[in-house]
Amino acid sequence: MLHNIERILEEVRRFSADSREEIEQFRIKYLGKKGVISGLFNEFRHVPAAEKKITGQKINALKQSVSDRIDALLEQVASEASADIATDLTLPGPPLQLGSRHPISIIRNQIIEIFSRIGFTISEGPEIEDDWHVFTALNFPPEHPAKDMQDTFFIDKDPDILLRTQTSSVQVRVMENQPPPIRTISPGRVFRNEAVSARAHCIFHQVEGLYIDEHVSFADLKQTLLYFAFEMFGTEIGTRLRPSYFPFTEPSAEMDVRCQLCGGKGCNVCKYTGWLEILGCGMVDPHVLEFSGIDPEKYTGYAFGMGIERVAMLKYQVRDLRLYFENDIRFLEQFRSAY
Ligand code: 2NL
Repeated sequence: MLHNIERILEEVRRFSADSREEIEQFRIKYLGKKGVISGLFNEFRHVPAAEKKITGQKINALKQSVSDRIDALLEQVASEASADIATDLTLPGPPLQLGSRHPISIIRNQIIEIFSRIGFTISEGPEIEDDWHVFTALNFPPEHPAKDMQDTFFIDKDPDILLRTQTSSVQVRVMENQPPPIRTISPGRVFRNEAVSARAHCIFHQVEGLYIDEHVSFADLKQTLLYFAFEMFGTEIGTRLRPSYFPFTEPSAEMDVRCQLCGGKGCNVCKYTGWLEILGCGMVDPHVLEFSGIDPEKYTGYAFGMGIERVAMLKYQVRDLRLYFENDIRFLEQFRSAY
């Protein structure tokens, strides 16, 4: 019997296989109910008492060898399979998960495209600014509350270095560096020291527009904004202008569009007015022109500013601003667009 066990052990050691099926056959042959090992245990009864101990040990060792061999062969087959894939350079690559553009980028690009069509250029400038370009040149009085630490992020407590709160600072730089006619928009990030909520964020995106030339009038402003609203929201959208106030424009106004969420009937988003504000605008204050070296006797201009998040909210009916900043894939992948 011991001799027989040695012979079987040799057989097991020499066995090799190329597939899982062969290994399974091997397992059944040795470890199956009517397999070789179980046959040996049956014969064990007839083994003389003196040899029982050593024979039992040998059978158990054989059983272990069969299990080890099966494990080794399975591992070998698996690694050969993956090596095959890795080395076959003719196979097509794994499919790439295509991303989609961020909704804020989509809307920004649409706004840029709409104003580019009527001759506006794009200007960009620094996010870290000085007091002059953000406040003083825009006719903010020295004690204006917008300059408060509660509203503006100052860097290193230096009152002259701050994060821009609006992209008009870019337009001040354009006016300082280029004679009229000026017709430009400035998209970009702006920063305000506000607690983050569904309706407010400390970082958001703006597009401001500026047009300066001889004989620019409020009628030009009105028609340009109407063109923008029709291109952005469709000609069925209702619009209205309301008088307003900004330190840098006079007269100033705000443009509302009909609330898209309730169709103008009134809901909690439009606070039951049926209207949503989308931008602020006005005729550039003569002081602002003068501060940047433009003759207010010769030139007039209009300006406007809008929040991209707000336009995106209206277009996509997303009511919580925070979704635009969290970059949750489940939110982002809903926006598939040509832009
Ligand atoms: C708003 C209001 C506005 C401007 C921005 C501007 C720029 C220059 C001169 C005068 Cl260089 N004005 N920009 C004018 C009126 C309103 O933004 O609510 N933005 C989100």
